[in-house]
Amino acid sequence: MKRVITYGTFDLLHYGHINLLRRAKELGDYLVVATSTDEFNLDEKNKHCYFNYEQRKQLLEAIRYVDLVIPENNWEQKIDDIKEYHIDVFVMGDDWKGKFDYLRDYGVEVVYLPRTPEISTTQIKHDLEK
Ligand code: C2G
Repeated sequence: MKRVITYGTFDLLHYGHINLLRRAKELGDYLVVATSTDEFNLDEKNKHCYFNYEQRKQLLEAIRYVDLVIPENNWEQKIDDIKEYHIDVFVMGDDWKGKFDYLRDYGVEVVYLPRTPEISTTQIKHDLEK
């Protein structure tokens, strides 16, 4: 049982997120998704989400590639998560390339996947404002 983890806000869920989650699941058998709490988004990521944590969690749990959704409360929890959930592979979009290489020291494979071009939550909000 190869276990994969990925992190994100996943607000206004779109096909770019789905592409990431599908490819992450293809790297193993079980996918854990840590989604940022509202406090973490506001305090640390300066993100004002349209959907709150519970709503974003519910959306993610409905995705066939996702096996478990947990809260992301801070930047530091990744090492603990890797241990607690027996993770083999850590996956992020390549906008994070290089940022989490240190996790290799904890026995996980670190994989950065190409982002889906031209779609983003910011772009969606911008287009809707027009
Ligand atoms: N993503 C993607 N293609 C897009 C948009 C997003 O592949 N067009 C990926 C991102 O690279 C990320 C995931 O989808 O891996 C979630 O994106 P965000 O919700 O923007 O996540 P982010 O705010 O980058 O949070 O500790 C890590 C952070 O929680 C990551």
